Amino acid sequence: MSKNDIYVNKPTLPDLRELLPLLESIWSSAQLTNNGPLVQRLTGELETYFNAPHVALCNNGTLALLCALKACGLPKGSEVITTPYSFVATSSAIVWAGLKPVFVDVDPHDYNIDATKIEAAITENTSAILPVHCYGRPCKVSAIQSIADVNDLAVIYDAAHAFGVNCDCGELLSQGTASVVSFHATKVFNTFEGGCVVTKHPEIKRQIDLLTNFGFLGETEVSGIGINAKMSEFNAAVGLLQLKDIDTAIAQRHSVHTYYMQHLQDLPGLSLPSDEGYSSNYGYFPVLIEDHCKIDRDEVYRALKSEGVFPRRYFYPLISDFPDYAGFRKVDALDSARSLSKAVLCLPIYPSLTTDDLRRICILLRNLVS
Ligand code: T4K
Repeated sequence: MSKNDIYVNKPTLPDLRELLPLLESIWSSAQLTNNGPLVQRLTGELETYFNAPHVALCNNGTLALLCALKACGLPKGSEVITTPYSFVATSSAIVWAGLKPVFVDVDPHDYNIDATKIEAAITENTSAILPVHCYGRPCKVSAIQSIADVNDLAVIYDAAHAFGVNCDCGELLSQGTASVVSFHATKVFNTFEGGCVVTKHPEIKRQIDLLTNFGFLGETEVSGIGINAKMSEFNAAVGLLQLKDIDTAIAQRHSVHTYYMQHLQDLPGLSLPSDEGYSSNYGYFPVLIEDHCKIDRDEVYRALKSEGVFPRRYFYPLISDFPDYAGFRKVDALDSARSLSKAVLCLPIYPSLTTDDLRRICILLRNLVS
C-alpha cells in the first residue's frame, strides 16, 4: 500500500473536534447502546431527511435486510424473487431469514431486476420480491408494486446504495413494504458500520424495533425470535455529523462523475453510466468495458492495479454463480446479468478524490483502450 494508491472508495469522516462533544455526552451518560438519545436523534433526523414516516436504525445493512424480511412474516422456506447482480448480502440475508432466493435476470439499461420477467418466476411458494436499486439507480417501482399487489407479495427493496436518491416515483425509500439502506464505511452516508429500515407501515417499524432487540417486549417477555441488530451511540454520533454535510459530499461526488464523463466519453469500447431521469447520489461510477474494446475488462482491472489504481468489479461473479447459491432456482440463463458482470468496472469515486487523481486515472484508461 503506497500513499499514492487510489482505492475505489475513501470514507468521508466527520471533523474530530465536532465529534468530541458528542463522545463526551456518551461518556457522561454512560448510555452506550439500546436506543440511547443519539440513536433517537438520528432516527428523527433521518425521517425528516428521507421524508419518511418511520426509520429503524440497525448495526449494518445486512441485519437490516434480515430483520425487514423477518418483520414481513413470510412463510418459512418460501421463495423470494431477487437479482443475481448485487452484493452477496442481498441473498445471504434471504437465506439467513429461512427463505429461498429465486434469481431473475436484470434489465441491461438500468442493471436492476427486469420487472417484465418477474411474473414468470412467481409460483405458489413465492412470498416476496427483493429488488436492488443497483448503484442507486431506481428500480421500476410502480411496475414491481403492481405485480406484488396482484400476487399478494411483500416488496423489500435493498436500497443499500440509494441514500439520498430521488426520482419522480415520490419518495424512493418509502416504496414497497420496506427499504433497507446501508451506512457502511464505503457508502455515500456512513456511520462506520450501520444501516436502517425505512417504511411507511407502523407495524413493520414496531416489528423491526422488536427484532433488533432480541424480541424483548419488556424485561421478562420476548415476542418471536429476535436478534441483536441495534445501532450503538457511537455510530449514531458519527451519523449525526455526517448528515449535516451530506449534501456537500454528494455535490463533490457529482463533480467527480462530471470529470469522468467529460474525459472518458470519447474512449472506444467504454460505456459510461447515465444519471438521467433521477437525482443520483453518485455513489458508484460503473463503466462497461464492451466486447469490441481492444482490451478486456480483467486486463484493464489488472493494468490499473499495477499502476496503483484499485477499481472493483462490482458485481462479479453473479451471486447465483457462488457455489453456495448455485442450487437456488434461476428463471433463465440470466444473460444480461452475466454480460454486465463480465464487463463492469467501478472506478474510484469519493468526495476527496482530487483532480490530479482523476487526471491520472483517465490518462491510464485512455492509454489502455485507445
Ligand atoms: N446490499 C447491497 C446491494 C450492498 O452493496 C451491501 C454492501 C449490502 C447489502 C450489505 O450492507 P452492509 O451490511 O455492508 O452495511 C464493500 C462493502 O463492505 C459492502 O458494504 C458493500 N455493500 C460492497 C458493495 O462493498 P468490499 O468487500 O468490496 O469492501 P472493501 O473492504 O474491499 O472496501 C473497498 C475499498 O474501500 C477498499 O479497497 C478501501 C476502501 N475502504 C474500505 C473500508 C471498509 C476504506 O478506505 N476504509 C474502510 O474502512 O465490500
